[in-house]
Amino acid sequence: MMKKKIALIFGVTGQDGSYLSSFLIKKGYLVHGVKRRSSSLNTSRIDHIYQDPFAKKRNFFLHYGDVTDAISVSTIIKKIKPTEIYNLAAQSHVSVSFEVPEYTANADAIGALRILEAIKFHGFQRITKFYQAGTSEMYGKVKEVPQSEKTPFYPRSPYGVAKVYAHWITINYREAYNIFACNGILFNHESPVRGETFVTRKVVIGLCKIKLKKQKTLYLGNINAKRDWGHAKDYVEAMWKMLQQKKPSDYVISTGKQYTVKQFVNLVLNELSIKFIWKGRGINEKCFDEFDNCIVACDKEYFRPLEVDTLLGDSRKARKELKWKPRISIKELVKEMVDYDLKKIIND
Ligand code: NAP
Ligand code: F7E
Repeated sequence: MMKKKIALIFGVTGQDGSYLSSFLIKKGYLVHGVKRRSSSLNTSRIDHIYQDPFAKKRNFFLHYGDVTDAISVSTIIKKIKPTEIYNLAAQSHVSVSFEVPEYTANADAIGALRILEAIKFHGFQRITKFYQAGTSEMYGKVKEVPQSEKTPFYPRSPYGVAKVYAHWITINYREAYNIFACNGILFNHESPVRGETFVTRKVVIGLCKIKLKKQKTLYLGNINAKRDWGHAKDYVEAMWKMLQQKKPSDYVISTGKQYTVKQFVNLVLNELSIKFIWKGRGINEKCFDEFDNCIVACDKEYFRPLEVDTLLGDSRKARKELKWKPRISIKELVKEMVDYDLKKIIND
């Protein structure tokens, strides 16, 4: 009988952690996830796959740990002896990283080092493959359009800078110790369980509430920023595919299509059948409904000390080598997010 593959996911309670867990369980893996202790429940995204610790046949297990705590990281890795580790744990909010830069560096940069060092320390180089959740934010003030694996980095936030360290330390451990370690350079990906303060989810929740007459106006920051948005479900498959290759490498994962935040708002308004018109310019640009109510406006509060104006990915390497491509279009993504939040708000 073939031995079961064992995955260990740091950041299992996040958006990608929940999609990746479901994906790996379907593939027949034993999935172990690391969650942080918090004063209120933080497992809502994985409740559907949670299994009672006393159940006989389990394939999903949770452990307390934190990537800022080297001993917990090392102890869990030693105990589980995973065949694949996915490092998704991060303080992942770009704007928040300007407020808590040191913690962001500790979790997002040194967190990756702690995991790699534990793999090496326990002598698991031949047993354990490693995936690092890299990001298009490393391109920041972009040096070329579109961005590929060869594009130089120019991060524009403490988050982006921390992720550049994690990227290079992953390559360093691959080259120095022969660890099968891959960097995914993933462009923005969203879903109905996206954190509520990221712009896509914030827009969907705000406009659904406006549709249901539970909110008057949605306040946003820079609506001219351009992003390459995909669906998290497609992107976790790419993470797994990277670890199934013969040789470890780094891959850009993106759709190759770009929209402004304003265009994303328009897609959501259309999905909700709200008639609208934009008036004004710059920070005074506002969106009105057919009764002349202001439904979207900009507020300085949501601007960042530095902005990443434009991101557009070139994922040809992943398409060729991983035989990966995004399946879910932005229209389908918007429909799924709107359906989910409309239902949720009505039932709350
Ligand atoms: P997310 O929803 O914010 O999830 C982050 C996860 O990390 C959560 O489970 C969180 O736990 C956990 N975490 C935070 N600090 C931790 C710590 N000190 N120790 C252990 N766990 C910790 O992020 P996501 O959208 O799923 O993204 C997954 C990863 O991909 C992140 O590393 C992110 O930076 C990166 N990424 C995301 C995107 C994107 O567009 N979504 C694109 C590129 C890269 P709690 O639930 O307790 O907070
Ligand atoms: O912002 C603009 C904002 O916070 C997108 C993370 O998953 O993807 C994410 O980072 C754009 C920015 O995502 C609001 O200024 C306008 O230009 O949804 P976001 P992000 O910063 O791109 C990357 C790939 C990651 O790796 C990160 O972990 O939208 N924007 N108005 C706004 N953004 C927010 N959050 N809120 C607003 O009101």
